[in-house]
Formats: sequence, C-alpha cells, structure tokens
Amino acid sequence: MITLALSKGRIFDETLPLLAAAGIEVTEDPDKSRKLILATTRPDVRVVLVRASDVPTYVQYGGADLGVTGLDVLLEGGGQGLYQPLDLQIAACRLSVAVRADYDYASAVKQGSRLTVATKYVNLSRNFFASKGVHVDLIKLYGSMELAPLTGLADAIVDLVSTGNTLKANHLVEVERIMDISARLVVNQAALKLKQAPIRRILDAFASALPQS
Ligand code: PRT
Ligand code: MG
Repeated sequence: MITLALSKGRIFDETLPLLAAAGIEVTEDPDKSRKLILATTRPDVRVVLVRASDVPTYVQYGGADLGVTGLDVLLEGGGQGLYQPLDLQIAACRLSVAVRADYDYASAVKQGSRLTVATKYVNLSRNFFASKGVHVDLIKLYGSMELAPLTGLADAIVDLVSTGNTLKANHLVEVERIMDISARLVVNQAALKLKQAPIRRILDAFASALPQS
C-alpha cells in the first residue's frame, strides 16, 4: 500500500490533476464526507487528509509514504529527514512583508527602528530580518495575521500572498517579497527504498505532468 498525505483545500485540489496523470483518481470527495482516509482507483494507493503543517510529520515518521506540502512549511521547520524530489509548481504564492498603508516601512528600516512583526513564520522571519540587519520583535500567530497591524499588535506581518486580495481588503500593502513559494513532493526515505518501484512510478508520472521549467 502507498499512502499519500494531503491537506484539504488548495493542496488537495491542485494535486488531483497530477494524480490523474499517474492514473490515480480519488474516489471520494473530502468536502462531502468526513473520512480522513480516501480510497483511489488504484487498490494499492490511498490518500490521508491531515493539517497542512502536519504533512511533513506524517511523512517523516512513516504515517504516509509521500506527501504534498508548501515550501513555507518545509523551510519553517518541517523538512528534516525528507527526500524532496519535486517542485510541483502548484499552490504558488510568495512570502512577503506587509504593513498598514499609512505606515512608512522604508523610513522605519532606514532609521534602524525596532519593528514588531507578527507571523506564523517566526524562523523564516528571524532569518530574513537578521540578513537585512533589521531588529525585530517577533510575535507568533497561528492565523489571521492581517489583523495584527490593524489592531496595533504589530508594525508589520510576514505572511503568504497570492492574489493580494486579502491584504487589499484589510488596507495593508506588500512592502517586501521574501521568497517565492510552491508545493513540494516529499517522500519518506525508508519507503523510497522499500517501495521503490511503485513510488518511482508516481514520481515519474508527476514529473512528466509538470510544465517544463
Ligand atoms: O488552514 P490551516 O491552518 O489548516 O493550514 P494552512 O493555512 O497552512 O493550509 P492552506 O491549505 O491554507 O495552505 C496550504 C499551503 O498552500 C500553504 O502552506 C502554502 O504553501 C500554500 N498557499 C498558496 C497558501 C496561499 N497560496 C495563500 N494565499 N497558503 C495560504 N494562503 C493565505 C494567506 O496566508 C493569506 O491569508 O491566503 C491569504 C492570502 O491570499 P490572497 O489570494 O488574498 O493573496
Ligand atoms: Mg489556510
């Protein structure tokens, strides 16, 4: 049995076409059932649904052989011990710094002010601001980062941006792009050896379904 860990939402939705290219169709709709283990048209392949930030953990400890997870999750601290063979070029976005439209970020940075930054990505943020020589106090949040500058909790946020609509709706502006993010295929190292042939077949099918880069 090959077990693939996915998170509900964009990762699940955008992985489906890649699975189809590998001849695998998920036979249950996660939005219509409460099942966490989904069967596929291949009797030897199943999908497990986990929280996005739990995908690397499942794969690392062998609860799943393969998983699809954002580069943000891997770089923030979930990537240890995982084989990361493919950039799937899905769930694309960027990790950016954003502030209130009326906050002068450039001057604050130039003057060497100490910034308070709210984010789910404390490790990535610490490294980014340290590399710029900007002093920051980091506040860890688990969601709704956009609220932090509006309520005075923080001067800035570090969050993922795709269309920019969420920032716009909350009168925030993107002032720096830290990095581009996309989803990666991750593989359990032991599974790669023990189940080499079926895993290789899935990797190859995914790879050939990607736009040439
Ligand atoms: O929701 P939950 O807490 O369970 O986990 P999660 O938020 O990590 O899961 P999910 O499914 O939202 O995100 C999974 C992965 O999708 C992330 O790890 C990213 O790699 C990737 N991804 C791509 C995104 C976005 N685009 C994205 N836009 N993840 C989150 N967003 C959020 C962003 O945080 C912000 O709140 O969408 C909002 C901005 O979107 P725009 O389009 O308004 O700019
Ligand atoms: Mg989310």
